[in-house]
Amino acid sequence: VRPTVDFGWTDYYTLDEIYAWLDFLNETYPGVVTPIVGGESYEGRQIHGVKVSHRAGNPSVVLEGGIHAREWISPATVTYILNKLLTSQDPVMQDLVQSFDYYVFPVVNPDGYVYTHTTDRTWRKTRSLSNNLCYGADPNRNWDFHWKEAGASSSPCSDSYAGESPFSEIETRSLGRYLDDISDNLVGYLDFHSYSQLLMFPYGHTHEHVSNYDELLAVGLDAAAALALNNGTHYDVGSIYDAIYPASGGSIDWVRGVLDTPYTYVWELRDTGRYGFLLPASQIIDTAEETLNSAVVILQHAKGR
Ligand code: ING
Ligand code: ZN
Repeated sequence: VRPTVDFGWTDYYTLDEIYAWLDFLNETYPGVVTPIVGGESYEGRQIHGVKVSHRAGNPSVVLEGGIHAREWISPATVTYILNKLLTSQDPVMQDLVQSFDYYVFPVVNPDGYVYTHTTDRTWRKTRSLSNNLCYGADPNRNWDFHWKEAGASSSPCSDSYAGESPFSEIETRSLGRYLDDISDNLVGYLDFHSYSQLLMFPYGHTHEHVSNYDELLAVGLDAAAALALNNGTHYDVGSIYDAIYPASGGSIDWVRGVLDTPYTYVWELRDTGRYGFLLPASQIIDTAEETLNSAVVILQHAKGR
């Protein structure tokens, strides 16, 4: 019997619903989809993901969503892309799914995501107790690469609190260990935040440019052009430091700086502030589809490199 599950992209879903859908994929695509656990959370949840692999020996790509709890369009976009990788009849997509192994984690901050559904819709951080006043560290300031050098706070009550120490949060520490384990053939890392409509790449901790800056910028501009085709949505492109603000300890800085992954990008998805984090669910499909078009440009470049 095929398992059925109520899931789609005209609504936002809870953590349990997303995890149930991942289970559904595991049962529906045996031999292609396998369950993976990227790590654990402070409150004892697992960071569930799936690996999509059609053959052994492919280079790999990671999709990261939901590191910030309130950015609900991020998990929605990651699940949309994952679904297209598995179901698209488009030959371009079918070629890309054959060309890489995909490690997909829709919600890497599960405690925070649950908290935005139960208690506080605008929660951003993890849910660890850092002192007797405030909860949580910013999981995108906590990675062990130039930790707390720029754009990160020492105050536990701040939304950009870097944490007690590098990798103080079990979510980043355990996911980092997992990524290290699969890093041998890792060529791409695609990370999704909201909002601001920016397509960015490392670094966030310094104005200095990565070694393949010119290539990342050129490919990013091509990707942003592809993104604009469907709905005219405009994205600016640049390094994190240049395009948004100095910010150290982010996952993509670590993946680039420590694992040396060549194609690491981070999207700040829709919109530019009208709805902000509360992007209406009616915009999920258009947002995810245009974003997929930009990801395809990046993946095709990574494939042909
Ligand atoms: N923006 C990101 C943030 O963590 C970012 C921008 C991405 C910084 C990647 C560093 C690395 O502040 C949002 N909206 O969260
Ligand atoms: Zn974010």
